[in-house]
Amino acid sequence: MDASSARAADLPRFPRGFRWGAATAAFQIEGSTTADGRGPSIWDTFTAEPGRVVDGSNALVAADSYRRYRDDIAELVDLGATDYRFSISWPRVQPGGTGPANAAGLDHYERFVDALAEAGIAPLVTLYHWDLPQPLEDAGGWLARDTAARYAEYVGLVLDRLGDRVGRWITLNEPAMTTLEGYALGTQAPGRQLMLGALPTVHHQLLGHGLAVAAIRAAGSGSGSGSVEVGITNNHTLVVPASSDPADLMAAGAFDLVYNRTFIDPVLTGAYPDLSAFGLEVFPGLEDGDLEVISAPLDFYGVNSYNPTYVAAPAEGSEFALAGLPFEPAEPPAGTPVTGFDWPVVPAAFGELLVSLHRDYGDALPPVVITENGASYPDQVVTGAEGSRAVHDVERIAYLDGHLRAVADAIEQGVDVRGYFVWSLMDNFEWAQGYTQRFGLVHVDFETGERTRKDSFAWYRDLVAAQER
Ligand code: IFM
Repeated sequence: MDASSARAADLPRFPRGFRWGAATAAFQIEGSTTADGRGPSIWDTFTAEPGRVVDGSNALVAADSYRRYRDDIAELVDLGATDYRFSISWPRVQPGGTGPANAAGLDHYERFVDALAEAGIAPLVTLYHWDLPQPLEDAGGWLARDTAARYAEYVGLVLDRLGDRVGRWITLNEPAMTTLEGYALGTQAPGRQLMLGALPTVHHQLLGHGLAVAAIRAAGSGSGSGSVEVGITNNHTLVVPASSDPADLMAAGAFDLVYNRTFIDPVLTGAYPDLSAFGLEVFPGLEDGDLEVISAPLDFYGVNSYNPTYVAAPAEGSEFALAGLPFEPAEPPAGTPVTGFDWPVVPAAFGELLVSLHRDYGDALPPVVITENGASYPDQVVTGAEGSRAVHDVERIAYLDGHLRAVADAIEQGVDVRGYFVWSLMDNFEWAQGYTQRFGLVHVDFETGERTRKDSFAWYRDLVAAQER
C-alpha cells in the first residue's frame, strides 16, 4: 500500500448513502463556443477584451469537453464517483437569451445525460454557472429585473427536455461572485465597477432562483425515480477577525453580512439581513411578494467553500477606507500554508463554517451538499522512462484529506451533510486567472488536450471505494 492509500484507509467513514462526486462548469471545460448554434455569453465578451484575463487566454477550447465528454465520463467511472455536478450553458439552450430553445444545444446535454446514466452516474445539474447570454447583458444583465423572468423561462426549456431524466437541480452557482466580482469590482464578467450600485443584482439573481424553483416543481418528477430535488449553491467563507479589538470584530461582522448573509438569509429565512450599516433601509430591487418566492422550501443547500477570510477594520487612508468600505483583508496567522491561489489552507475553519451554518439556521437549513471544495497548485507532469506520465500532487491530497476530516467531524457534531464534490474533476479555465490555476484531479495539457491522472485521483478513488454503500 502506498502512502496515499494508507492515508485513505484510516479516514473516517461517512454515512451510508453519502454522495461522492466531482464538479465542473460548462464555460470552464467545454470549449466549442460556436458549435451547434451556441450564442455568445458575457464570458466570451470579457475574455476577448485585452487585459481581463491574467494570461491573455480564452475558453475557445478549454478542456475540450463538449467533444470529449465520453472521456470525462470514463474518468468519473474509474474514480468510482456516484454523482457528477456539471452545468448547462444557457447560450447553448437559448442563444439570444430569449425565445425558443435551440434543439441542437439541448441534444448535446440529452446525449450527455444519457451517457452518464449508462455509466451509472447520477447527474447534479447546475442551471446557471455565470455564462449569461450576452444579449441579456446588453439589456441590463442582472441589474434588470426582467433577467430573473428570462432565467426562469430558460429553466423551463431545460426541464421540458431533460426533466424526465434529471432528478437534481442547482439553480444558481455562487450569486455572490456575480454581484461582487462581476458587477461591483469588475474583476469578472461582465466587468462592471458599480460598488454598492451592484446590489440589485443580488435581488434579481435570488428572484430568478425562486422563480426557477417554482418552474422545476411545476415540471414535476424527474429521473424516472418519481422525485425531483432542487437547491441553490452559495459560496461561504468563515470570517475571522484579525484581532479581538472591537473595530476588527465589527469589520468582520460587516464582511460576513456582505459575503455570506446577504445571499443565504433571504433564501432560508425569507428576509434580508439588516444592512443599515451600509446605508440601506430597503434592499434595492425588492418588491412585494418577492421574498416569498425567494424563500420557497429547498431539498438541499449547496455549499462551496475553500478557505476562511481574515478581516480587519480598514486602516485610515487605505483604499478600502477611501472606498467607504467598513473592512479590509488581513493576513492569516504566520505559517498558515497557502494554495497556488494564495488561499489559506485551514481545514478546521471548514468544519467550523459547517457547524456555524447548522447553529445559525437550525431547522431552516436543508440537508447540506458540499458542491465544491478543492485547491489549486502548480502541478507538474513527470515523465517516466517508458513514457509514463504522473503528477505527484501531495499538497492537494493533504488539502482534501484535511477538509474531508473536517466534514466528518461536522457530521458528528450534528450537521446533516449528504454529499461532497471535489472542485474539480479536471484542470480547466479558471475565469480571470485563465489557465494559471489548476484545480483538477486530472491534469489537462492545454496545448495538446492530453489528460493525466494526478495522484489525488487515486487517493480520492480509494477513499470513495472504502466507504459503505
Ligand atoms: O473555478 C471556480 C468555480 O467556477 C466557482 N467556485 C470557485 C472555483 C475556484 O475558483
